[in-house]
Amino acid sequence: MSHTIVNTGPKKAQRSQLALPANRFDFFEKAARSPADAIFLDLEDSVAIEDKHKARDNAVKALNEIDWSDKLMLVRINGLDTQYMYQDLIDIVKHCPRLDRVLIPKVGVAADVYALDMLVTQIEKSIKRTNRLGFECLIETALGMSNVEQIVASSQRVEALSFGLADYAASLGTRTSTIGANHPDYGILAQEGKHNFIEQDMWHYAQMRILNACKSHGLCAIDGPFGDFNDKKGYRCAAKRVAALGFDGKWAIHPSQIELANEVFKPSNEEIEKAQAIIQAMQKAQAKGLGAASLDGELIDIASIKMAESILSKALVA
Ligand code: 1VU
Ligand code: MG
Repeated sequence: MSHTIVNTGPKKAQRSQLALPANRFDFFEKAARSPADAIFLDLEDSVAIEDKHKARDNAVKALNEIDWSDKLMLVRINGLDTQYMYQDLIDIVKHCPRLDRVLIPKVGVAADVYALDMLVTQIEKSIKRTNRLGFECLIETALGMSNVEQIVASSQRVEALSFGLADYAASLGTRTSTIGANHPDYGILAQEGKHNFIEQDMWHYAQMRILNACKSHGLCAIDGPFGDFNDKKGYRCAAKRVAALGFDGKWAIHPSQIELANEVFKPSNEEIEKAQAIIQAMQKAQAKGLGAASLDGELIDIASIKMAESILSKALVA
């Protein structure tokens, strides 16, 4: 259906999404007490093959026994191409009423989501689960990126997409081995001054495509990992770039990245004050029968109200 709904902000804050390897029981309490808005217990790539069963059992136990307060709780299951995925799904859906979402890695086509939806629906019915599980799809392959518009429309359960920068780089053959980082060769020589090299943003197309797909269906857009957890400046820069575009949050692979994400994805006081001033000025203009006005030398009109409301809705959930 064609529509022009603009308010696509998250219903619950998801500024920081902490990755928690499910075989690292020693991390769990610290994660639960952390200020992360969301946490995913990972059964996939941070867990060695020999630990797969233990990690699954840990995840079930942790979701039932640890107090995660009001955090958004996810489990990243193993891929659809593995022998672990079906049992991951059965155990976590059957035994974890606290679970909010399943994080599905390497979604390539809409039918991947359909298959999981069918399984989850059956399990939910069989146990009479009342709180319906959501899905967050990881777009991290060239195939998934090619089909991202179909993936966001594939199931009512899809609530968010995450961008998996590491697997995506591998899938494209990108020559970088630092997770989430730019490659220093990716740039241009500026015409003015001839040999001035300007580094460029190599993830822009992928991030913009994911964001657009998400917002066309009212989903949250979450940016993926930044591997160098000692580089706070680098993390902040990567997070600010996607926050400015409209992303709702970013993964934290280490506790030191959580507060950075929470700060960056909450609109600043200046942004909030400007948004409020726009709404007040437009209310005055509309009371006089005007659809456009000027505020501090800038044009504002009805679209400005929507822009301001979008910023304020992010501030409200944060
Ligand atoms: O100070 P304490 O001893 O109490 O705690 C340590 C450590 O236990 C804790 N910590 C964590 N707590 C919760 N969640 C975490 N993810 C986490 N990581 C560490 O923080 C304190 C300081 O830790 P550290 O600086 O000594 O860090 P370590 O050397 O112990 O661990 C570093 C790594 C990177 C191995 C660890 O942070 C980690 O396993 N991160 C998550 C990895 C992951 O989930 N990967 C999958 C998602 S990314 C992806 O799929 C694409 C690449
Ligand atoms: Mg991955």
